[in-house]
Amino acid sequence: MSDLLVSADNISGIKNDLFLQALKGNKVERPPVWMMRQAGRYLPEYMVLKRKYDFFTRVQTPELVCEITLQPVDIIGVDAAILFSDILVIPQAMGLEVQMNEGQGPLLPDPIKTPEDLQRIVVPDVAERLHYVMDAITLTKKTLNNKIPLIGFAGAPFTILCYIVEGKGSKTFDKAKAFCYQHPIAARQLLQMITDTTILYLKAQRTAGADVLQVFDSWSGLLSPADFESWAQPYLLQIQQALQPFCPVILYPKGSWYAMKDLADNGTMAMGVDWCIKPQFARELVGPHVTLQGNLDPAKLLQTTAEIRTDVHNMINAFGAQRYIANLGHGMTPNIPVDHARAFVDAVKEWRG
Ligand code: 1CP
Repeated sequence: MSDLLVSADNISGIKNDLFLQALKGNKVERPPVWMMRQAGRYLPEYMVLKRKYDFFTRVQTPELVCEITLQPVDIIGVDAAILFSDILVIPQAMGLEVQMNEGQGPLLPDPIKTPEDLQRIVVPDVAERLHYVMDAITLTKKTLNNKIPLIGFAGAPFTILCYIVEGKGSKTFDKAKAFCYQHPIAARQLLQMITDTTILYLKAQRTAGADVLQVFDSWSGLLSPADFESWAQPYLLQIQQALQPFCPVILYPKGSWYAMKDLADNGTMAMGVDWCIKPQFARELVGPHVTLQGNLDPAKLLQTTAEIRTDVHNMINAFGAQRYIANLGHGMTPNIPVDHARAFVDAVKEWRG
């Protein structure tokens, strides 16, 4: 590891703190890099564990979480680790059954369909219901031995509502949106319960050792700008305001480029962006003080490694190397060759301004 990566005001004690410095807006020699869904099905080492243990055994066993979290650190050489877990541990902790069926994705067999159904869920004691996550963070931090920072995460309230009401993945989440529009009082009650749970959960992750927290609003882009303002933004901002005093928070409202200015004006310090927005326009929207993260289309990792390298260098040049974290615009897909993931990371490391 180059000594240059340790900047003068390294107060975190983390050896490669590029990611933390970029979040703070301090000058870096190159942007840090990690990839959404970097721990997962494109890695043969992950598939070995997937064949042996079912999904929730992997998620609930700290030793397995630690091993899976560190796989891309060792194999791909990213500048930040993200805890292996899932956003759906929150509906589970709130009292709903969540199944993860091979090839079908998540299934909640008994979703929230009516306002009366809210009586079936609670704001849980997260220390008790989700202790395995905090145990996994403690073990992972210890094993990382301050090599790079660890990212904790949760789903944003609107995205969690999507699964709680729809009961499964969807391209449109029309049932979930209809619940908001037909039962606005109950929907707000549900969003507030998810928000309260998420704040407790992320505070516990921070206390256990997470260095940075990311909030995934994977489905917020299904909302119109006015509906984002009504159904997503207030809850995202509550989480941001509760956590940002304690550590950097990255909001990732996928597809909601129209909300970026408003989020920045409301104090969001870091935002993830997908590939549907030009880097220069994203920067114009948020101004000079927000750290941007993104935004290569993961499908572009199926190109040749030479093409990936060119795309990565163009991406960095377009965003600028400061207040910027190189990443994909959404998660890695299982069909991406490991060498191509490594080419993405290496291209960032090779970039020279
Ligand atoms: O057995 C398996 O390998 C199943 C695949 C899988 C994996 C690897 C699922 C099921 N979850 C995960 C891990 C995961 N999920 C991580 C940690 C890994 C990493 O990032 O390196 C994270 C951050 C998530 C977050 C997550 N889960 C999101 C938000 C991010 C995003 O991609 O938008 C969402 C929407 C989910 C739900 C979910 N969990 C799993 C699947 C297949 C899905 C998506 C289902 C759908 O399309 O609705």
